[in-house]
Amino acid sequence: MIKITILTLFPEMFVPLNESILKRAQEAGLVEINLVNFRDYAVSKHKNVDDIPYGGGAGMLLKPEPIFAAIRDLPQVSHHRKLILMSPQGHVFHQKKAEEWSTHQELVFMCGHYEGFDERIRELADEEVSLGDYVLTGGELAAMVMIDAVVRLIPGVLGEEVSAEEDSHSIGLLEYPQYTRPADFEGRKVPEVLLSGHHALIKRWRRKESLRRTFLRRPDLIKDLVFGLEDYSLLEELTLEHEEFARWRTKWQHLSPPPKRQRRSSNRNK
Ligand code: 4G3
Repeated sequence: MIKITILTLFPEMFVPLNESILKRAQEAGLVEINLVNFRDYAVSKHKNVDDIPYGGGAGMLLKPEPIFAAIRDLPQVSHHRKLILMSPQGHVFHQKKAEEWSTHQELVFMCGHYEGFDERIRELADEEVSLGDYVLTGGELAAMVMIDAVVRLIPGVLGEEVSAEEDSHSIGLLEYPQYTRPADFEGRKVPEVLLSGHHALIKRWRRKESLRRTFLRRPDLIKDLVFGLEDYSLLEELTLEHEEFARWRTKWQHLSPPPKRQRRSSNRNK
């Protein structure tokens, strides 16, 4: 059981987490999602949670007191708790981070609105994380995306048949093209090899197409790829099909099979 606590001024935004797979995960007791409106911890009689910045400037900032009070009031259920601040100034979230978080007992997501947080709020956070290089009206949508990415990795959340380990982003390659029936849709045919029943050839074709897609669409992923011996011939074939792949050749040249050795004759050789 993993406990997820969300600190937000807009708890109603989290309704979508009670649908579909996330709903099932909660009903099965695999995850508990707990919403805290930190306006309930506002100190002033007007329940202010934001104020103008010292030094001037546009916009409002979240005040420290309500967020500190809300965090201090959380039941200390686990020592394995991680506090995460949603902000465009954070490190960009990725699959590896989702995998790491899915091993924690409790995750607390702090969602801000307005123009940002009073700087002293940052000291509460174990991590400051961003969904990507864009600004949202609040951290809620970013938190929901990250929660979805984490919860589906909890064992038992996805059906037995689907394994999250095989997800393309865990292995650093994009997914290969997939097809279902019909084998011929208005003249667009499913690649022959997939109908062949030849498992080794299908595996090779899929690996090649994953590599092709990654090189063509996400060259930024190539630097982290580790190629295996079996990739050498695929990469050489792809280089013939796309001459622009040749610029990455240094990444797989070391995999080239050794040149055929001349049979050693008894009196040659030093
Ligand atoms: C803190 C997160 C919060 C500072 C939050 C704005 C984008 C993301 C906010 C701040 C957010 C993101 C609220 N926008 N990319 N807006 O994860 O400047």
